[in-house]
Amino acid sequence: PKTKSFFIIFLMYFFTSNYTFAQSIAIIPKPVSVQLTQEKFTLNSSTSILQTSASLSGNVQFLQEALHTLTPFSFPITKNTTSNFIQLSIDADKVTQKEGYQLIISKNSIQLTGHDEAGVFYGIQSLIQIAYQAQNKGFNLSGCRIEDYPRFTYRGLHLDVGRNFFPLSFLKKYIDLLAFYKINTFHWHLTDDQGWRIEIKKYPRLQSVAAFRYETIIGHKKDSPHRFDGKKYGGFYSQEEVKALVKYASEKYVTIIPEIEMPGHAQAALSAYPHLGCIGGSYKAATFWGVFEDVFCAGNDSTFTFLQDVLDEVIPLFPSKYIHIGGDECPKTRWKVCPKCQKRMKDEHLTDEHELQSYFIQKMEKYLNSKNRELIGWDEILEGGLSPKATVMSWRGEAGGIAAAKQKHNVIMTPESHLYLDYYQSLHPDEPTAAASFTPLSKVYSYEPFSTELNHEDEQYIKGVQANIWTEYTPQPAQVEYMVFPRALALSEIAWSPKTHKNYDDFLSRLRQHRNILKQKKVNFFDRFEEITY
Ligand code: TNX
Repeated sequence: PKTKSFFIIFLMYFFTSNYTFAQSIAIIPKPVSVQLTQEKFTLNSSTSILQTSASLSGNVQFLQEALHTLTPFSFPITKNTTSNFIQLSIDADKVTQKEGYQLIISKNSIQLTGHDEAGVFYGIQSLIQIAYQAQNKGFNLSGCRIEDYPRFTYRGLHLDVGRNFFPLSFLKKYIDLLAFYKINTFHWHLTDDQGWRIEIKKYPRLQSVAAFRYETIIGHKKDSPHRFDGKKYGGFYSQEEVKALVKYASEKYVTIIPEIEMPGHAQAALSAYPHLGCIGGSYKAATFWGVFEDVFCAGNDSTFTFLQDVLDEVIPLFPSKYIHIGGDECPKTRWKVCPKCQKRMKDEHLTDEHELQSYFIQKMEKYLNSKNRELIGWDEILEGGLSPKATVMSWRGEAGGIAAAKQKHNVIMTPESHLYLDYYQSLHPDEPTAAASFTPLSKVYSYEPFSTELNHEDEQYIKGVQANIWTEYTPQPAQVEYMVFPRALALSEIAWSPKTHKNYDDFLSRLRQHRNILKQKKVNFFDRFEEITY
């Protein structure tokens, strides 16, 4: 009887699991609406891709390559066929929301319609996710009708390449993963105290000096990932490489926002051009982490000349409407005792050093606006008065974002309490050293960008959300992947899916299906996410 009941349990399991498998699709971020049907579409050697408009050739190629990688089939592109095809088209009347798409998988065809090219691309990503899940089922795709579009226009993920330098091959993989999860913005933190990473031709010492540090970084723990070898460490991206990455990202509908830090986090720049600091003397790229007192001198006109020259070279490389100028963590100790800064304050009738910082940022904003770009900065730019059109990235909690929205400024919510991926995701003693806070997957998932302190009108200024990964403790790409995945998938769902769809258990059940996908994409993700709840 025991064996018999086991057998019955096995049969029940077999049928139910098979049933659920056939009838569910695990798309992340969760689409606005998914209706399953009893039909199925089988990908096979005669499935073709039907292209109806020339503007979709990039998308058609992308789909063809992705499906070809995943299956043994080649997916020829045709202009007319009547069955067994995947059709891509754009129809802004049928799909009314920007970046939106409709995906209908039926017996004889797959019809994907986008509001725009980006919409088609996101529909392709959903289709590929479905195809991954049909890998062990003879590529029988569940019949369905999906309607989908994003909640926020800005869906961002950041990477700090200042603290540690990362190869372009990794940045490409990172961008692919962003795109796969419908994240459309890559915030590239390019300069910091420990290194300047973008080529500026007018200032060659940024390449020869500021891009490198010579001493080792001391970690917190014996198992610290940091080097203790005393060798020269660093690197930078040439303008040609930057251009190529921007192009690569744009083909995946990812906008790259460059960040050039000012007035703080500038020690590496000062090491190359000491006259830009208040005390003018022996600066070195930092060899440990933290906030440093030597910053760009706000009383020195050459500081502004330098930064405008830098922006003159940065702007043409990045089509992004936003340019990030940092603005965070700028100690005012030097400015307080610097005669030039004090004179500037007197001349400009500024009452304190916060106002001096605000003067600094406003000057940069004017410059960016004159070049048709918009300034974005960390929430410290509120102190001493926000410059007229600035967008605020709220990182020290939500307060800055709330204040900015109430002043009718655009806001990106990226509170460290929920969206910092350099914090621990588990408290297990074996976890590698991380920044000292705890942000498990469930906590990231629980984040709601519309604070209850915002009224309906204020909410319109919240353009989106972003998660950040500072790399003090993660010098290797695999370590970054470990911190970012799967938490970035929670971010993607906050940014894309309707608020009403939020359900952590449902997210987890879909995430389980994505383990296999992440493995195939060779992502070194944190796999024990189910053990941790907040
Ligand atoms: C604060 S977040 C910083 C970074 C550090 C990070 C460490 C922000 C705008 N500034 O410079 O890397 O904390 O978590």
